[in-house]
Amino acid sequence: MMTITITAFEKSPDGGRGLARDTRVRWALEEAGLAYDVRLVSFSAMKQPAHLALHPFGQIPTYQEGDLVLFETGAIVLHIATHHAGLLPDDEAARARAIAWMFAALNTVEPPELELEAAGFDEGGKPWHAERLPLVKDRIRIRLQQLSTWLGDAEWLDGAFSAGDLMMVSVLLRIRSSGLLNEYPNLAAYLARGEARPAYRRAFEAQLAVNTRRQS
Ligand code: GTB
Repeated sequence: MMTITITAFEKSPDGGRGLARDTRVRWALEEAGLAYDVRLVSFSAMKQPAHLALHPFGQIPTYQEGDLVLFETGAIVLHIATHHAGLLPDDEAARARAIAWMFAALNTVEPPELELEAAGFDEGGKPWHAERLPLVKDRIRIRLQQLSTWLGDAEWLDGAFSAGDLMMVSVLLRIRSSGLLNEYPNLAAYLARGEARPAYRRAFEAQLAVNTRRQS
């Protein structure tokens, strides 16, 4: 087994709340029972040629395993899930559906959430901010309602826990602070089930340790 090295923020802006995207990669590695190294990078190092050779957009996380270099958490988690047990079902159709849920998390649920984040970061001082915010939140609510209806009383999105759930829980965690998830109790419970998984706890604690350690 080749050494796996991922990159993460030297200091995450969230102070270790697990919102930076290395957490989902750490979680997948933990679910698969894989050891990994972490190389921490500063914001300025991410824009330097050495990092841009790994990640064309100058971001974290990246994933290195021997000669293989990957970026984009969807591709990284899919790679881990495809090559190791624990994240995708054996049945071919169920496997395809689990992958569809990964794409749904990244392509359908995360984009409106990013709008809300951008509204908070970049648009707070604009005269139209207060008017736009409810529209942005309502676009998220549409997806949350649909997801809530699909999930119903089920534990996970499609049978056993899969990489689809890992990605969906990771994506939903990003909007927890907005309070929107409290409007959908079954989604809040779904999130809690994801966070309670031992692999998630290990991933979370590992990124927290990086972000709360004393600087020497
Ligand atoms: N689509 C890519 C993927 O899924 O891998 C997106 C990668 C990405 O957005 N990376 C961010 C990054 O490197 C970190 S995760 N940003 C630096 C840059 O672009 O210069 C996004 C993130 C950052 C911080 C918080 N936070 O502190 O709450 C949450 C999420």
